Amino acid sequence: MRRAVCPGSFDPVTNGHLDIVGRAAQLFDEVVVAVGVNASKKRLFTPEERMDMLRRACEPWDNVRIDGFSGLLTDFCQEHDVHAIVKGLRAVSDFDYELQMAQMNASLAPVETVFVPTSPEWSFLASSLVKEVATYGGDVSGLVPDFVHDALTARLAERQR
Ligand code: COD
Repeated sequence: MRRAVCPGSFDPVTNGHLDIVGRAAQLFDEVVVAVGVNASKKRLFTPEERMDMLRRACEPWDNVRIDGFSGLLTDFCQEHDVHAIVKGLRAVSDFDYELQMAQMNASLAPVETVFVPTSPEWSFLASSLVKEVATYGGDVSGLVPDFVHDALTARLAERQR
């Protein structure tokens, strides 16, 4: 069984993430989308909320499941018998950091990183930008699934009260 992990913060999941997950699902027998839980980082959505959104967004793919992890990604890989990490690459700036992480991860465990180039339509897309634009009232519908857009709008409204 060829099993891969698509790790990330997914705060929240965007169409750019989903494009990578869907393509990974065609390349591997099973894909685990793993939500990183880093307590020191402030997030808009809780880990459970992020995982619930991913579960709904990934319903179209039978071979994709959602999980969470804290600590090292390589520990998660070893515990779940995963030997491939799939990462999306948007630009050269992503590559510098991702290469460093890929090499560090390979030094920690028998795991290969597979880079999937972003689709041109999502190359500018990042969760952080989606949140920033939405915070100032910009239109981000079309960049995230409709139900994520609703959750984002509701959470930002709560925060502004
Ligand atoms: N198009 C294509 N790919 C995209 C797009 C897009 N529009 N948007 C995001 N992606 C890709 C990113 O390139 C990334 O590969 C992935 O989707 C997740 O993105 P984010 O922003 O949700 O998540 P990150 O980058 O904050 O997640 C970082 C990790 C949690 C994966 C990383 O910090 C990690 O592995 N942490 C665990 C601790 C650890 O092991 N540290 C040592 C690392 S060497």
